[in-house]
Amino acid sequence: MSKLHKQDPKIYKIIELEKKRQKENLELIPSENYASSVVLEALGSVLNNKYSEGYSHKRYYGGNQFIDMVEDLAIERAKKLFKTDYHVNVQPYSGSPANLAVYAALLKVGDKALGMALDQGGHLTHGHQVNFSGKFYHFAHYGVDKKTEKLDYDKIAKIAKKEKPKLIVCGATCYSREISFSKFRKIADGIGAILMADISHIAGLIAAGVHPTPFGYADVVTTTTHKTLRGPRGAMIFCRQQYAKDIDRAVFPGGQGGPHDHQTAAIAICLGEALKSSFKKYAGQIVKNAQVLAMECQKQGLRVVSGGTDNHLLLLDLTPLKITGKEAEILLDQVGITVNKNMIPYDQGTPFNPSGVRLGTPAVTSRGMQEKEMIKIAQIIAAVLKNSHDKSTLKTAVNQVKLITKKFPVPGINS
Ligand code: DSN
Repeated sequence: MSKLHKQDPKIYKIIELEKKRQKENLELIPSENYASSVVLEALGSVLNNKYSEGYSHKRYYGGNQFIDMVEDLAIERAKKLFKTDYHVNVQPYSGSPANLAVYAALLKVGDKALGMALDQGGHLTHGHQVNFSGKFYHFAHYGVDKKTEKLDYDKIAKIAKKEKPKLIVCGATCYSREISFSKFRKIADGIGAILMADISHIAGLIAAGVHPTPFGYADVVTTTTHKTLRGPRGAMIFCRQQYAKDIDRAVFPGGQGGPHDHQTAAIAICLGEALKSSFKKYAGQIVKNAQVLAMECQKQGLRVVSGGTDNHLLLLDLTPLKITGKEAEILLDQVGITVNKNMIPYDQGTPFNPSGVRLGTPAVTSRGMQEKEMIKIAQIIAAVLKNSHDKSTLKTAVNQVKLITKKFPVPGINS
């Protein structure tokens, strides 16, 4: 019996239930993944016990000689993985505080910025009105072209010229096409703006060379570490040296206190894992899987926004099926497929009741699933969404999901 089981059976049971859910469900939320058991081991280590405000070799507390080694290693590996000499800060607690720190460092309250609208695929922290970014800064927004459902760089350049933002944010949480950082650079140069790339979703793909890199184009790059990078919850900020001092100060003491050293160690581990040649193969397979999933969904009569994908995710428009994203999320959950409802570009619905669902392949690819399984999964999804009132379709889908998940154990969950 584990110590946790003995001391706190209630929490133990909840963790076991979640473990079972993660093993038995097909996890298709594009921002989720399975961290390795080694990453989880570091998260549960004694590094949790230490305070180390400040930065490596310049701390406000004693006893940080080993913590410094952890942070140095994380920084060294981050530079190696992304082949960059940018300054790196590995302390942000997660993606939102990382983005906040960049804005706090480079903008004054009320300054103009430009980002992708949330309902077009951007992120809350890219200037949405309910978020600190939209409250403290004056964000203008760009979206995708109504017809192609892809970024229209000429249009973004026009918006940039009109709005004259001090900072342009590129990057998305629901955009399935390649992002041209070189085109964004040109747009930023055209108006003398700073360019920030939030690569949280595609960081693993960039590290593996299956998506173009923002390094050399963007002045600042932020990323979380738990999505395609497959590490712990956490984030990193990379920047050109001229912004380093201000960004470091904005992270600590500007926005945060002591860094989460157990998290930093786990980030170093995941970066080490991503440096292995097997990670390149993994990232390549994520994209292949997403493309096959998108193709088969289309073959089954589902509408994929922008007609396909270049990365790890795809967005289904459910309006032709006359069901909402919320209904689809619930239906698929009933058969053991976890997805999230999502706005589609120019959605007539609301964020809580949107017209789409977002599907992604990072987690199922971590389980070792390949094209064959993607075809099957697309067929199950299409059958469920097209026959939502047919009990026998749902029952068959439950069994089909069980068959697939049994064959592919979850890494990091051994029992
Ligand atoms: N929640 C993340 C996502 O699902 O994309 C973004 O913060």
